[in-house]
This record gives sequence, structure tokens and C-alpha cells, in this order.
Amino acid sequence: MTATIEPEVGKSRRRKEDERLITGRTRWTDNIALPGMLHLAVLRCPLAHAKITSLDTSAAKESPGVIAVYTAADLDPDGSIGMPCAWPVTPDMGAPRRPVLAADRVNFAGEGVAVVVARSAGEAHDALEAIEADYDELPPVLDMEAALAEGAPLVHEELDSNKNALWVFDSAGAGTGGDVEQALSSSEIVLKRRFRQQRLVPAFMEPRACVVDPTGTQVTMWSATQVPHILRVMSAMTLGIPEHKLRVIAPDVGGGFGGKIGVLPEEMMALLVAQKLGKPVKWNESRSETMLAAHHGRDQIQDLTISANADGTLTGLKVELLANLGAYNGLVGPGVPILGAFMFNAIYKIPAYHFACTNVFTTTTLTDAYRGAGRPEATFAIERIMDELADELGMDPLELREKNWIKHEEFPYTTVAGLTYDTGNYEAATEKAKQLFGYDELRREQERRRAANDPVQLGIGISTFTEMCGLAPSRVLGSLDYGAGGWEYASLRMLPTGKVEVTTGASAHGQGHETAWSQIVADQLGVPFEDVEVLHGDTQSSHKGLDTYGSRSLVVGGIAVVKAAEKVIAKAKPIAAHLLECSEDDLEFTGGKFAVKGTDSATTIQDVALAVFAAHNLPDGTEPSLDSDATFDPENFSFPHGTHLCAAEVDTETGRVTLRSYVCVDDVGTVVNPLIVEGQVHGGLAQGIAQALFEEAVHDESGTLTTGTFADYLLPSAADLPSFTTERTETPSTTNPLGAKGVGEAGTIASTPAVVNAVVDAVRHFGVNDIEMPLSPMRVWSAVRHGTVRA
Ligand code: MCN
Repeated sequence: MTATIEPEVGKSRRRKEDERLITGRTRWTDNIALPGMLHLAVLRCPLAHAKITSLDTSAAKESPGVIAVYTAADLDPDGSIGMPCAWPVTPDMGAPRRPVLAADRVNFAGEGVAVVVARSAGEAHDALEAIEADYDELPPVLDMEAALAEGAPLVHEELDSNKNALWVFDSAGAGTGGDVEQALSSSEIVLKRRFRQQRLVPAFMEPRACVVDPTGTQVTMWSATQVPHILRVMSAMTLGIPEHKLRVIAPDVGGGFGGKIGVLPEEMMALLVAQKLGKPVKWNESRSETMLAAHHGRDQIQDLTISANADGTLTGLKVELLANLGAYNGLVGPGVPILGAFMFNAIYKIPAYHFACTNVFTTTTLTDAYRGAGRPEATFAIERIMDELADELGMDPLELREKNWIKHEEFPYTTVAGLTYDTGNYEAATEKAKQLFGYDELRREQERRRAANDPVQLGIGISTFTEMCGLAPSRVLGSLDYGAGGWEYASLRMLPTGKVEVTTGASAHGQGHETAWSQIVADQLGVPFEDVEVLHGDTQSSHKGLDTYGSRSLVVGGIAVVKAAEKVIAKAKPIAAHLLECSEDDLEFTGGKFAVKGTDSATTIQDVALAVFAAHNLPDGTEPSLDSDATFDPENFSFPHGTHLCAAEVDTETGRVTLRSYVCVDDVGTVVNPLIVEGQVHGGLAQGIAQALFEEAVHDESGTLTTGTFADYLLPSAADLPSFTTERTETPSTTNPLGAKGVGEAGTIASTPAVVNAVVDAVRHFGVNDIEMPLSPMRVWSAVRHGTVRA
């Protein structure tokens, strides 16, 4: 008999994985050393756009320790291998081939042109210097509007334009709302704004790396990836390796933030070289290579037109986006801005909506998913323009939001973008946030400082956000032309000693799934938390899955674990009845025990597991196994929401911004592990605030990345951030049995507009109605001096 076990879901368990992650005593891809392993180093072109006129590798081949030097002609003589794009957003989308190594044209600074294979990493890197590469420079294509102009130089000669695709949603056409032009022309107030989403670098802690061993019965690839399952399928399809002959392992991975969602040319290169030489190879990169060649995020120009009646009731919203894809289509890059289409309307009841996004090729590092992917951009723009509209109307920005948001009794609510939000309570989250923040008192202090002409002005920023996450349901993703499904997989094995082995198709790279999944299984099966082992990130053990991104792991993968546990119980029940010599109908299962109702007679799930192992005394015809697996494909996305309030002090003499307080009340439904959720929110806030105040990837006029190291790319540290006040409301989701909603991106999505709104609010009386991100002291100072009134 086991002792009564307290519920695990809801407990702030410290993460099982932290000891090894924090001490570094674990296996990262770069720790892997195989007998006879060779090392790869990639020669990258420093020019943004160029024709390769000659590439002489003969001296490099003679360098110490060098085994081979390969160019595109060696690795892909037919020029037939192209990196996959899983999200062709329109049937006529521009789809230039992205080669493993550039063959005759280079389309962004950092694109690989040759690879050295040597006995040591040092020798491989040294030999790069001996490669003679000559280029004819071509005009760089950097500005999106110029790239679309008539006669602009083409990034890809084979395409007739730099336009990749135009994707449109219109509520009148879709039958989800009215005609936006009519709404704009008949409304009392119409406001236009242009916002710019600067380019960001997903600055994960561990740079990308892979090791390929071709010497076994299968080819094994270890990669610092967040998508081992997708990588296996895509590698098999891209290189023609039979899928069952390829095993992909993501060992512990030091963060991804969307930046490790790709299928990399370097991974394909390592597979090709390893197979060619019949030897294990390793590729890893320096931080500067990550900055240059790993994909970037954001980079949009957003034109919004919003209309309202004089009392503040919203009547229409029109969104026109230009999205910079960089030089090629990333794995899901073209779809990232399209995800925003469903989020610009946010928590508001807007009767008419039009969204049009033009994806543009430029000669820059490609862009793809970065924490929030499309949703932070949309949330930023709508939450910014709501503040501007409030100013125009002379209303308090919170009052304007409250007037227009979906009321808690109106859920489920189908939005003008066609999504049905299952549950939400914006009133409760906002009220709690206001109290914690001291909203009214801070407004009074703001008035006092303004009246006194204080050199340090106070601003209050609001962001009442929601987002769609839990990326699934497969059918909906299919309707958006996304190439894969959205389900997730789990399996469960009851071991003879009563311990439990769980495999999951989710692939954690910092999110703490081993802990959270153990909590779920402990509750479902009534076994101790410590008795559960969670295996992930290896296509041989967790042999099916769609991996981790889009805050999907708990609400899709975690629910697959619940379903697998339910199957274990269903299999165990007839066996327990047999052992207890009763009918199944007389049994109830709680706290890990099958008990005969109204008696003391009981057996534990562990006893049943042992009986199944022995298999001496099972009901006739019973398979001696409690193993189960389950695949879960939810019927809807998950819609977490929250209210974030930021108080910023702006020194009007220096432009320096200090975040005085930051309060967020998030609603992620039922919480499995409050400590993990808190950590996710903190990390997310840091990244969102970083976009508002610090980070920007900048290319100069020749297309060279001038922010290629952490000396130039301003990644904030803990010292740059305020102490956060984080609280929650809990409005359970109705789309999964736990009632949970995703949290992995919430902080990033919500925080950027809260901070920018706070700074603009602080200096609005200087004639400022916008400041471009990041809000550097120089930009803020200049706005205060000259005003930045924009249309
Ligand atoms: N959780 C919970 N209760 C909830 C919701 C979530 O206890 N109601 C827990 C989950 O069990 C899980 C964690 O919070 O342990 C995050 O869950 P979820 O929201 O499902 O997000 P994913 O696990 O799918 O993670 C993806 C998400 C994304 S998209 C990015 S980007 C991101 C993020 O997670 N990248 C991260 N958080 C990151 N954290 C780290 N350390 N490193 C990254 O690269």
C-alpha cells in the first residue's frame, strides 16, 4: 500500500533537470566526442550580395590536419538540394532554392561557401584562411519598400520580384465581420500609425552545433535543436536518407527561443560530409557566426488604421504589413507574420477587419520564429495604437480598453479574425493588476511631476493582451497551408517495480518538461513524483513527435501524457478486479489504488504492474502489458491572457529610461507548476523589455551586420531589469482536460508595448506620440527635444 499522495499539479516543485543544467554536468552536443571524429569549419562570405568568381581551396587542402575541403560542387554537384520550407503561405509564393553552400551567388553576409574538414576544430578554422575566394559585388537589397519598387535590384535573379507573397484576410470576405473601408469612411475618428518592429537575434545561450555518426546501422545525428522529430523527417526528405536509417538526438539544449526551429544547411552539410567520408564529424559555431547566420526575428513595417466612434467604441481595423524574410524562406519564416493576422484584433470586439501582409526578400540573414513569432508584433501594434486612440479621444487608456474588450460572460467568443476564444476574464486580471500597481496613485504622481516640470517624468504603460498558442489543431494549421500537423505524442511504461517511464514528443530546451510531466503522471497514476522518469529528444526512444515551439508542449504534449495515463489505468483495471476477485464495476481508482467500493480491499497500481510482469495470474486472454501511448490533437488553440502595467521614469535631460515597477497578472488557466510558470514569465518579460529598450540587429548600407557581437548587440542583464511583480488569475481552458493554457511566450508578447506605452506616456506632453524601438537614451532625448509626432 502506498501512503496518500498530495496532488502534484499546482505544486511549486523545483525542476528535476536543474542540477545538471545549472552545473553543466550534462551532455551538450559540443561535449560529444566520438572515436575518429573530424571537425568542420565553414567559410562564410562577408558580402551581402555577390557573384562568386573563384574559389581556390588547393592551399587549404594542404594545411596541417586538413582531410578535405568541399564546396557546393562537391557536396551537391547537381545543385538539387534545397533547405525545406514547411509553410508555403500562398500557392504562388516565391521559393528560391536555399543551397547547403552557395554555388555561384551569395545572398546575405554570412552565407557559407566552403567547408573545411580537419582532425581538430583549430586546424579546420586555421585552414579557412588559406581558401582564396573572389567575388563580384552585386547591389545589396536592404530596405523593404525600395526592394518592392519598380526596377529594384533582385535578390534572386530567377524570380521576377523581391515580393515573396501577399497574404490577405478580410472579414467581409470571410464572413466574420463587416467591410473595413465602409467602417473607416463612416466613423467619427480614424487614426493611422506606422510602427517599426526592429530586427532581433534570438540570443540562446548555447550556439548551434551538430555531430553526425554514419558508422552504425543507422546514421545518428546529435543536434542542439528544438525540433529533433521535424529535423529527422525533413533531413530524410531533403537528402533522401531512408527515415528509418536516421536517428536524431537533441541532448540537453541550451535554449532556443524559436531560433533553433530550423533545418540548417550546416546540419545537411554535416550529414553529407559524414556519409562521404564514412567518419563521424562535428560542426559547431562561434557566437559571431550565430549572430550572422542563425535566423533573426521580427523586422516588420506595420501600417495600422483604426476607427472608432466619439465615445470610443471601435468600428474597424486595417493592417498592412511589410515583413522582411531576409534572403530565403526559413522553415516556417513566411508563416510567422501571418500568425499575427489572428492577433491584431486582440481582446477587442472589432466589427470590421482587413489584414494584408507582403513578405519581402532582402539580402540579409533570413528571419524566422523568435519567441512569440508574429504575435508580439501584432500585440505591440494594437496595444500601441489603443494608447494613441485614447489620447485622441481624451480617454484613460484603460477605460478605452475596457469599453471594447470581450466581457467574461461573452465567452466562448468568435473574433473578427475567425478564432473562437474559449475562456477569459480580462476584468479580473486588470482589476488585480491595477490594485498591485497602485494605478490611481501613480496617475496622481504623474500629474504632480508634470505640473512641477520635474526633469524626471513618470509614464504608465498598459498592455491587456491575449495570444493564440498551443500550436495545434492540425486541421486549422492545414487550412493555413502549414505543412505539418499539430498533434503531440506520449507513451507510458509501468516498470515491474512500479516506476514509470514516460516518453514525450515535446522537446524541452529549458522549459522544465521533465518536472511538469512527472507532476502530471504522479497525479494521474497516483505514483510518487520521484518515481517518474521523462525521456525526450531522441527519435529512437520518443519515436514520434512534433517538438517544442508555439507554447504547445503542455497543452498538447502534456495532455497526450494525460491520455496515455488514462489508457494505463483502463488496462490495469480488469487486472486489478481479477486480483481482488471482484467485478470491474465495483472498483474505483484514486490516489494510485484500485479499491473495492465500500470495503478495505485494495491493490495499488504498482502491485498490478508487478502482477503484469509476472504474468502468472492474469485474466484469460490479457496481454501482459500496461504500456500505452496516445496522440493528442486539440480542437482549438490555447488563449492565455493578462494585464501588464509598467511605470517608467524618463530623465528628460539625458533620455535615460528607468523601469520603476512592472506588474503583470497573467491567466494561463490551470497551472501545473507555479515556479516554472513564474520562471517562464520572468524570462519572457526580459526578452520583451529587451526589444523595447535595448536590442537591435543593424545592417549598414552595404548589408554588413554591425551588431555581430554582444559588445554591439545590447543583450540586457538582470541588472538592467526591474524586480517584477507577477500574479495570476486562473480561468481554466475548456479545450483540454487540465484546463491549462500555454505560458512560454506570454511575457515576451505582452511586455514590449507596456514599456513603450509607458515611455511615450511620460513624455507625451513634449509633443511625442511615438519613439522607434529600441528606446535608446539618444532616441528618447531627441524625441523630448524635437517631438516625434507621426502619422
Ligand atoms: N506550464 C505550467 N502550467 C501552465 C502552462 C505551462 O506549469 N498552465 C509549464 C509547462 O509544463 C512547461 C513550461 O511551463 O514546463 C512551458 O510550457 P508551454 O507554455 O507549454 O511552452 P513550451 O514548453 O511549449 O515551450 C515553448 C516556449 C517557447 S515557444 C519559447 S520561444 C521559449 C519558451 O517556451 N523558449 C525557451 N520558454 C523558454 N525557456 C527556456 N528556458 N529556453 C527557451 O529557449
